[in-house]
Amino acid sequence: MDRTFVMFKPDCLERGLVGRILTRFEEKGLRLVAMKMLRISPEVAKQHYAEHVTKPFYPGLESFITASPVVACVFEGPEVVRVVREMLGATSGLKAAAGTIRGDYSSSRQMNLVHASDSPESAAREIGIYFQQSEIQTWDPTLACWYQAPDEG
Ligand code: 3AN
Repeated sequence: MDRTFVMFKPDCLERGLVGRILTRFEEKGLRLVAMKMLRISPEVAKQHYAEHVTKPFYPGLESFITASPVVACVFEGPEVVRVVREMLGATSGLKAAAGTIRGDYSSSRQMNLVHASDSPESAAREIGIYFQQSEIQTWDPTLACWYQAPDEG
C-alpha cells in the first residue's frame, strides 16, 4: 500500500474548506492514517520547500504558508501519490481542470488550497518532516473489502 503526504494550506482553513475537501478524499476510498493541525514555522517551511528556497518567489511562499494553521495528513491507497495529484489538478487553480479540487475551488497559483507529494520519494521525505512513525496508524477499515478486490491492492 502506497502513502502520500497531504496538507490543507492556510487558505483552506481560512476559507473553511477542510471538511469539504477531506470528504472528497474519504469518498474516493483513500485510507486516512495520520492527521494533525499545526502552525508551520519558517524553519519547517524551508525544509518543506527546500527545492524553492533560493527562488525569487520563496519569501512570499513562506509568508503564506506560515500565516495561519495547516492540517497535515497521511493517506494510504494503491497509486495514492498519482491519484491525489490528479484529484487536486494543476498547480494553478486558474489552469486546473473543472472537477478537480483546485479547478473547483481555487483561482490562484499560491492559494491552491492543498499540497500533495509529487512522488513516493517526496512523500517519504515530507511525511518524515511532519510525523513520527508512532503517529501513523496501521488499520484495516471494515469496509475496505468493498472498495477493492483482494487482488487489486
Ligand atoms: P505543487 O503544490 O503543485 O506541488 P510546487 O511544489 O511546484 O506545486 O509549488 C509549490 C508552491 O510554490 C506553489 N503553490 C506556489 O505557491 C509556489 N510556486 C511554484 N512555482 C512558482 C512560480 N513560478 N512563481 C511563484 N510561485 C510559485
